[in-house]
Amino acid sequence: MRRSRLFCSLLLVAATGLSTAGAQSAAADRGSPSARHAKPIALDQVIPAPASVKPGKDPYTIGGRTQIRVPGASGEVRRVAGYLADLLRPSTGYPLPVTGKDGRDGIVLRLGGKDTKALGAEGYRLTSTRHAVTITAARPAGLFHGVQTLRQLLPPSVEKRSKQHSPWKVAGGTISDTPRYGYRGGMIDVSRHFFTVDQLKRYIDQLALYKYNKLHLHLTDDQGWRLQINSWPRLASYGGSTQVGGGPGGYYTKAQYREILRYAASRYMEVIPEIDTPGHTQAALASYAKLNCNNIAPPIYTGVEVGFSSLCVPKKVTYEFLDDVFREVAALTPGPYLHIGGDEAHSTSHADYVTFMNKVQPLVTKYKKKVIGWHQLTAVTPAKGAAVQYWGYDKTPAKEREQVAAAARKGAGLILSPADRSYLDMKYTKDTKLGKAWAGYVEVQRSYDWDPATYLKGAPQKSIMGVEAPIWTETLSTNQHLDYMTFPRMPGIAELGWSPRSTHDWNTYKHRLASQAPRWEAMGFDYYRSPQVPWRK
Ligand code: NGO
Repeated sequence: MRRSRLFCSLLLVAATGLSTAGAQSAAADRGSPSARHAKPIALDQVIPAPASVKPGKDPYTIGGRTQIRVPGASGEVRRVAGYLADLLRPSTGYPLPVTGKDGRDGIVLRLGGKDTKALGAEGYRLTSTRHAVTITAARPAGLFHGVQTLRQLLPPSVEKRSKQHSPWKVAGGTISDTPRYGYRGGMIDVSRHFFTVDQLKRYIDQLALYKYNKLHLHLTDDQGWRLQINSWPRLASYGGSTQVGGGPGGYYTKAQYREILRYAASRYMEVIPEIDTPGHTQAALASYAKLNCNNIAPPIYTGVEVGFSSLCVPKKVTYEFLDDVFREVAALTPGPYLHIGGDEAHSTSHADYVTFMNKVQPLVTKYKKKVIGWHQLTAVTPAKGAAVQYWGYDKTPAKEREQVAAAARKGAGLILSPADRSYLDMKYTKDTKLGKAWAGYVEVQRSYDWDPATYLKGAPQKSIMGVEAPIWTETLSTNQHLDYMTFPRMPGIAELGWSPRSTHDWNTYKHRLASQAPRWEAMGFDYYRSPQVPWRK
């Protein structure tokens, strides 16, 4: 009997892939003497690395009588407090009531007040003493990011959804933290494979853990149109009806899209919708014959080639179509940006591309949105206030890089997502089963070890808006696939976007990264066990 139970739990360990590190933290969770005396996690062990850390003396311990205080707070601060309580209650087993009453003890979320101005729109200060952990910020987004830091200062088992027996200590001291860049994006391609609203929420939560603040949705491509458009209903109903490999695909109704936006906003993340044009448009061309120059609708596409489709540049209906789509997308989307793609228009001539983009950019600005385009957009003059997203790699010709840098010198904003660094769909090594390798293999160190400030020669500092980590999904169709390619690279891109350059150091980062693994395990996220990272055995 005993034996079979042992066998069962061994099987369970094998099935859940619980590593020795996980097993150790499980032992710690049982409150072994070593765990009770375990040192709390040092304040500088967080990812992304905080801007400034001053260690203090005694740690704060969350206990059965701890309250979460939001003195005199607005609804929004209460919501952040509620989010924190929902995170902490299951694993601590404590009631952690949220109260509006002021006090010097407990977990305190405080908005505004003197010397918070310097914390800006997203910064926060976290002070931990024997009596309280206080997170202060000028804006609710700062409190939210401070909560993510607090999470990482607690033992990994805090992420489990059942009661654990850790000592819930937060090291004493003060963190003052503001981001290096205002744009820290994650992108997910929902066209090649469709991902449900719940899958997107899961991805949003993973990004939020590392203080990302933009979610770029690649909503349309050759293999699927994923958003309901009332004036052109077949885009979604037919154009969204399949995906790579011929599976059933899917699309978001407007209500579902709003739900994604609402969820992202609750994580202080702005959604940037992308309607890719003039290439990557087979799903649209297949849905409406009149969008084709020859008036014949091609079949819907379920393969993985790129660069074969193009909207019909000379036809008037092309612009009526995009006007309708942009109007509806702009009306649904509160954020300032609309991404119009513009990459790999290999079956559009250069002259046509120029004509097209010069006609299409004003359709975006007409609906009071700013344009984002992949960096090929610099073949024309980007609209006022536009941003270009650089996705080149080490083999991108100098001329092409210079064209992008020149646009940046003339005022275009720059989002950096170099494919051989920040593309989460690139294989780690030749042995990686998932992903692509057109930009080379991207191991964890390569992904982390670059500087957005100097990456594109000739681009002025003030043009650099930040970084983005795209995950393209030609080969990825499940949460496990996404997890495996996302972790451990996504936290590194977050750090490039958030942390001051002075904190950048692979040799210390790799240890901080290793300490994240028990958290991922506690949350049930798979990850690539890179040999470059000293995972705890
Ligand atoms: C390229 C291409 C996408 C592919 C991706 C795969 C851009 C901007 N266009 O990136 O269509 O899915 O590579 O890595």
